[in-house]
Amino acid sequence: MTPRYDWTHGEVAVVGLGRSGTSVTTLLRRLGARVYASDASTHPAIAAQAASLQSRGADVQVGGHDIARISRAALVVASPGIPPDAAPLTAARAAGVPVISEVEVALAAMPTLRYVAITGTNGKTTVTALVAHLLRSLGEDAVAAGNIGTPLSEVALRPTMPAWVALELSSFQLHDTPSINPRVGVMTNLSPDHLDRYESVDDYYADKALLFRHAAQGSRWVVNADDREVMAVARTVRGVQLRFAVSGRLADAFLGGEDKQQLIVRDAVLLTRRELPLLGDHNVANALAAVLAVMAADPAFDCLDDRTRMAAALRGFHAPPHRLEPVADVGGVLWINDSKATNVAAARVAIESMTRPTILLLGGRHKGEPYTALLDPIAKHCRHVLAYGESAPRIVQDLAGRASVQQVEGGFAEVVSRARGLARRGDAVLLAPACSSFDMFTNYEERGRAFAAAARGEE
Ligand code: UMA
Repeated sequence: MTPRYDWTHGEVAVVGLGRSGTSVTTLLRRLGARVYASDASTHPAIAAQAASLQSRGADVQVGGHDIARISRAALVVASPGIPPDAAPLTAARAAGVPVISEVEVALAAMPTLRYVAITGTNGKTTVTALVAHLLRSLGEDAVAAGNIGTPLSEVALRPTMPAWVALELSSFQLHDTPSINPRVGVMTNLSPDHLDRYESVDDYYADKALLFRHAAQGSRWVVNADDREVMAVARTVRGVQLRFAVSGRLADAFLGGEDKQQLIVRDAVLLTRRELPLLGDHNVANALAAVLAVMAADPAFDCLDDRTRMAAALRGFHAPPHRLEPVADVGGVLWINDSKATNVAAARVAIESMTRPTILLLGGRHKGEPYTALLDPIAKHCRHVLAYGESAPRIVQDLAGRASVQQVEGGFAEVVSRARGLARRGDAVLLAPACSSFDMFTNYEERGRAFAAAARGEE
């Protein structure tokens, strides 16, 4: 088989030196490429990465990009967080230089890798973690990588390739990964997101649909039968489609039985809903999707014995950090960190899963969606909403008069302290911000950690 890329031809320009840019630079050097890597930031963490990459023979620039040099490159590897209209990428495209993702490089470096690719607007991180966890419960050597946090290039740098990777892919990563062709592809759900980056919802969905770009007769897909948008995108996709549902609809895996309390897979009860240690219906959907994905990954896993093992593994699975993660129970108030709810749909799902009267923390950097879609769940579940950060005035504008909403001026510590003042015994305080964190934090993880520390009184 001819390799898809000749790394030794010309120079590869890596744009952005966050987690993915750093790993891919190291990987490209390992593959024998000449690398020019640059980052617009002068943050000390980036400077430290630069020094280490320089010692591996990459030519590294921090605090800016040499646009002319990038335009002369044989190939550009763009970090997913870099908007397509950023100068280095527009210049590369204008010069006809192919732009690919870090994931594309890693897949090319591991042509025999068996992977389950997981995308969708929400739930993909949980499904990714679950798929890796379930595969391990079957005795397989499986790791989770991609948007979940560990760049796939880092996996490619390990001395031995794992038997399986559960690979979370964002729309940004899918956009620039032309060879994506998973053993199984999972699409959890679709709803508007990233409208600060995409011109329209359709453009965003089109990038998500790239999961299916190499669909063929032998492909296997796991799709959400309850989600109209997913079903519309998947309708004409070739291959076998396994479906999951929690709405009462019959599917390969569904929530059914008496009072809809049983997770049913292939017409047999897998476990009861109460046995799943995750909050909310959406997490039942995530669990069903993960089980189907593992069953589809290898015919050997599609048997009763392995389903029993997977059921046991589900009983022992805990929410990944920052995803409806209970972080403190203080004076009868449960503090729940869903910092990963960076869009309105995710925040909606989080609010809907609340079983206690809730003080909701909403705010951060606005991403273009109206907050009015939260009015119904807020009316059902929330006693108060605290709006904070850059988006606070818009949130107040969208909710005022129909929900008890107050704007909190000042920093995140003020927000938490106001929540503490409002919460009564038996309440929940939920951080489900519906916004990105970049007005106050480096990323959603830092925001979640700040919330957890403040909730435990560790500020
Ligand atoms: N930068 C430039 N020039 C520019 C713009 C940015 O050099 O014009 C630099 C920044 O200074 C920064 C780097 O580019 O140093 C940013 O890189 P990045 O934002 O792509 O961050 P990484 O650390 O490489 O993390 C990325 C994913 N980030 C994004 O997609 C925004 C991580 O997903 C992922 O875990 C990681 O790769 C490993 O695969 C995070 C995320 O927020 C969790 N994803 C979004 C989401 O889930 O909604 C899509």
